[in-house]
Amino acid sequence: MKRTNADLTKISKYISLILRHKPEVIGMQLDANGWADVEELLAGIGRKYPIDFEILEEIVKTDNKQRYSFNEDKTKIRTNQGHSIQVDVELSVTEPPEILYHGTAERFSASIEAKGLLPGNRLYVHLSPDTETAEKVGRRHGKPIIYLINAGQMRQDGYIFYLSANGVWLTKTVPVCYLKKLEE
Ligand code: HQG
Repeated sequence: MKRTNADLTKISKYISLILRHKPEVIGMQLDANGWADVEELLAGIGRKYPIDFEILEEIVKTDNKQRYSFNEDKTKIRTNQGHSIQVDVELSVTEPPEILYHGTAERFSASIEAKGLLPGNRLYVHLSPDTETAEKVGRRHGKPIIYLINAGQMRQDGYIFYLSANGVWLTKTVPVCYLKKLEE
């Protein structure tokens, strides 16, 4: 049976859920660095989505945000960022550009402007390198708005930034004083 892109997207969302948030839905565990055993993953998702290794490889290769990585011999797989479970994906501490962006929905603005950006369920606040990406991220939640983050100043003040293997900037929190709403 030929799988369409829509099928692959659905399977990919399920894999993301397992590798970032709930490995227990298929009774598996991730190791301390977020890796899942590929055979165990394929067996575990098989009841819902019986796919073979070649399809998994295709999902990894064609993913529009390059969410996944294999280890060298492709016996293990993990997501590059976005986890809610406590794993260490060996993120690289990286000097951020002066300005980063955060896309969110208008309905969160009052809370964000009172409390700053908080990671919510995830381990980090996710920041984008450009406004186009931030807008796409924001649109997932509703009418998008964009905040400019004074990342250069944060860095000088001792905040740490990480760059994930797929180009997402991550930091623990962003206090209100480093945020500025981008006016349309
Ligand atoms: C908001 C996608 C109220 C925050 C994307 C966001 C990203 C607050 C929401 C990745 C708040 C959390 C992450 C506060 C933050 N009060 N709301 N103080 N602080 N928020 O989905 O950044 O497709 O957990 O603005 O591309 O939207 O999944 O985070 O709107 O990289 O691979 O709380 O998910 O990648 O939402 O998205 P999320 P996010 P994937």
